[in-house]
Amino acid sequence: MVHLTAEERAAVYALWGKVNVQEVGGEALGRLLVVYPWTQRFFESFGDLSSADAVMNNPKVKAHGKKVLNAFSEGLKHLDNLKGTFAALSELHCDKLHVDPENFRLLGNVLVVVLARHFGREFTPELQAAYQKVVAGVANALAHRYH
Ligand code: HNI
Repeated sequence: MVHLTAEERAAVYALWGKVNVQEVGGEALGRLLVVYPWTQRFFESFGDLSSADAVMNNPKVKAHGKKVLNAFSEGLKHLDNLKGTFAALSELHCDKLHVDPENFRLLGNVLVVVLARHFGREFTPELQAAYQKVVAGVANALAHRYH
């Protein structure tokens, strides 16, 4: 559950409508892998991750970033029921993928950085604050089914 004012919600949706999911998703996942290199261990099957350039241009990273951001977009449509929306994905990341949920928080913060880079001054501090709430809510929801 994420509490946004009507104004925040409208601003979040307006910006999201301009997000290129392929580009922003690939950049966010790529930066996660570069900035927090221990996260690479989940993606050993993705091939060359040997340098920042290799990571950022790796087609599997781009494709997976898009997949992750599409799931995130789905969450944006259900801000009142994030836990329900992400229940199955939470179980998958816990039981099958064994991803430490701290990584969801890291990715959320990286996503905010990437949005700031893409949108510049349009990404006002107020909008950033609203997005921080959203990414925290998504991370909590993804961690909810962990045991
Ligand atoms: Ni995540 C697979 C969504 C964060 C590691 N992940 C998925 C899939 C979706 C998804 C959707 C595909 C599931 C399927 O095949 O049924 N992941 C999300 C979302 C977030 C997230 C919405 C956060 C916003 N995942 C992370 C993080 C990591 C992560 C932070 C690790 C650092 N995810 C994985 C791995 C897979 C995965 C690993 C399997 C990849 C593969 O195809 O081999």
